[in-house]
Amino acid sequence: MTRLAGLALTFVSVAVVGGCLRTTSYHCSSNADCSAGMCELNEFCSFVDPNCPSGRRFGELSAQFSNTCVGELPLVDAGVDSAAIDASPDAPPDAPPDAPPNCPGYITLAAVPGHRYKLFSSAASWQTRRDACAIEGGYLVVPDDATELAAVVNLAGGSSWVGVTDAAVEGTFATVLGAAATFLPWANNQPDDKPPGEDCVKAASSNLYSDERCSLSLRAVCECDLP
Ligand SMILES: [Ca+2]
Ligand SMILES: [Ca+2]
Repeated sequence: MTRLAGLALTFVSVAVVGGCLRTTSYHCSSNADCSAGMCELNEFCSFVDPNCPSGRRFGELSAQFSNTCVGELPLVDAGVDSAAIDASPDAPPDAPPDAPPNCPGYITLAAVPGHRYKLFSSAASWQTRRDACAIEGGYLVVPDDATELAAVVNLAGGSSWVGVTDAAVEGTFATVLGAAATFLPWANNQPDDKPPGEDCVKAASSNLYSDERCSLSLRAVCECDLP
């Protein structure tokens, strides 16, 4: 909020069916509207944040994007879903109207209580799979320990992407959730950031990590917290 102090802000309050106040947001039309920030395509301001894979995080007044990393949620259709909400009388009244689907088709793994997972068995880039996970309400998997990693690798049936990257700060690996990565079982001589650069992390069938070019096509597992 303080970052935007001094600007002539226009606050937009959006009411939902039932009269509850859903959210307060600030829409920008150019970078000049965002103080030190940038006006993103969804008309919300973002600010530099090295903890985000994209290096930028949305401000507080960004409705469903508030405090999320740029790229964490799809920008398409942002803020234009009110009509769709009004046309869905069957929606549970307490459900956040802007929440993405709650990880449809995800499964639990016996070795890892507390989370659900989904395999994307077709190969794609790290960013493509990161975004696909986010659209479903999940995130590109972040194994917390060797047990979870082994379960994920088993589900993947081989090499797959994990939600860890040093794209924001070379050599500093962060998770797609914005936290510093704490579990990094590197293979020998990894990470090596092999030229022209490797910023995305692969889990191999050996249950060890290596940094790879993010454009490489691999399988991926999405993770979702239990409801
Ligand atoms: Ca790197
Ligand atoms: Ca490497």
